[in-house]
Amino acid sequence: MDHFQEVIKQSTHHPKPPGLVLQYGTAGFRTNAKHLNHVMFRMGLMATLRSKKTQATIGVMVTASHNPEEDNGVKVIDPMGEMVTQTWECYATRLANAEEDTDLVTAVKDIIQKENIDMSQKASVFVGKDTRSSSAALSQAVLSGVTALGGLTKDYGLVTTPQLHYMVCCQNTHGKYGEPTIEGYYRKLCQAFIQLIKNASSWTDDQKQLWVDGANGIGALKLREMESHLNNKLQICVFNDGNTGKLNHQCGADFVKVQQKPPPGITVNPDQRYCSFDGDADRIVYYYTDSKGRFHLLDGDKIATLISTFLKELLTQAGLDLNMAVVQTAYANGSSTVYLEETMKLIVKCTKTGVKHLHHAAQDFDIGVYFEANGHGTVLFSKTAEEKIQQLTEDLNASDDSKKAAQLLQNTINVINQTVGDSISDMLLIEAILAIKGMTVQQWDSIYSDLPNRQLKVKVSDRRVIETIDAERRTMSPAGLQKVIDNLVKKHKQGRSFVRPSGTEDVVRVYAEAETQESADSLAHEVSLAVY
Ligand code: NG1
Ligand code: ZN
Repeated sequence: MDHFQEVIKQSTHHPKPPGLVLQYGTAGFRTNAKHLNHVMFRMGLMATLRSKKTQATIGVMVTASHNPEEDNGVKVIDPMGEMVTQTWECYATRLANAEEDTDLVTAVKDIIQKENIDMSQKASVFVGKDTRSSSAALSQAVLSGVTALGGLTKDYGLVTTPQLHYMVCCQNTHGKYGEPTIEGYYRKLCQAFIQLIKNASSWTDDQKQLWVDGANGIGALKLREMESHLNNKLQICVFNDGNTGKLNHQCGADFVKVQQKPPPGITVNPDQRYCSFDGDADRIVYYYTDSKGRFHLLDGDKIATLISTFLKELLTQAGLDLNMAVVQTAYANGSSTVYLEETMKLIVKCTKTGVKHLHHAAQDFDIGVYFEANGHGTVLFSKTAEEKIQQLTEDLNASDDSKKAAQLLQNTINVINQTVGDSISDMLLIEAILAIKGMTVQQWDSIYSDLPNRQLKVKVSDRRVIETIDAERRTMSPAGLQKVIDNLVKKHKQGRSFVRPSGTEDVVRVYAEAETQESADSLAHEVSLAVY
């Protein structure tokens, strides 16, 4: 039986709900899990084609990240561990929406023809899933899709999204990036962390303690697995570990960031550090309460500031001439941008929302630190940067000081997951920086003060009528909307606001910041009325 007959045969087990139209959005497909079985099968097909085309291993992750438990989704991972390229996103949408079997085969054949794919090539696809109850059956559907087109599969089972990105990259770089196993991942990250903090000013047992909200998801599970690799250098206390609570419900990074409050049910003690992961452990935010009981959030912007400050100091100490930039989106707090540009004198770039855009922009620099305000981000080191740092660690003529800095940079490279934002890896780097600098979470927070801000969601009949320009900071349509927003913004001191259609939910997002919380709240409210 040829491949196409097999596709038709297997596809009958993964029928498409007639008329259902989905789009590969900011982070792949995402909707209620009951509508996704056919999409998963088809993404298995697509990943196999992509693997044949690139002659490399491709990843497929079944997750809906911070969405509610009843949703699910899928993201396709390219050979170096990055998100699949834009052209293939269009193929994904076409495949997902093909109505009957013949249309599906036509869609597959179109891709083969357009991409000039040699179907005799071998294919290999890595598959992973989060802890959602729907994920097991959906990842089986992905595996069936791969097999239908003759591809080989490796099922990693329960993994975080960044772990699967890591495995794909390790596999395709033939172990240069690390070993493509979960154990290999823990070993690499934890050894780098232990090396980083080797000479850190000694932490008391209290300071070694970090409270982690696992969003009742995969992150909690994986932290427990990693624990033994940390040699008690960090004491991780996990709450919202999935034993009783529901995934992403009143917990997790998105809840904490958007609600600007800690997850209910835990007492946030002053002087302790807390962080929250999201449902697939690719985002992280930190927080604490002060002695007056006031909640303080350290989001992706504060994380980017901490990391870029640390790296800039090391580059100076090492005497290395490498360019560095911080990449943000329109959601970055205005204060962070001003601080990074004016005080730190760093290059700051703004891109559209969605990690793939930030990742791409960060690749233009020797060192690119990128973070979305919601805590999704990482650091990219160019090949030149990695080589120069490596050479300096081995340079017999270099001063002790610069060698020490180079060694710290080298360990930073090893602790960070360069393929994508990673809660676990980011957490280890942040913890190491705080330990090395002997810095408390309060001191970190006081680097700059956030402008009060508010994010709202507005339900509209068709969110796609809103078109944006200038990295989503302005609207182009509907006509006149931007003028209305401009006039509203003018009424608020230090006001800034923008709207954009979400790529993961059927809503328009409204963001506003201003001098006071009251002012930010009313600006957000006024703008949402203008959108509605
Ligand atoms: P959308 O729904 O397009 O705003 C959200 C986040 C993105 C990104 C994706 C993927 C905000 C405002 N938006 O996208 O930053 O993380 O989800 O998870 O946080
Ligand atoms: Zn996520």
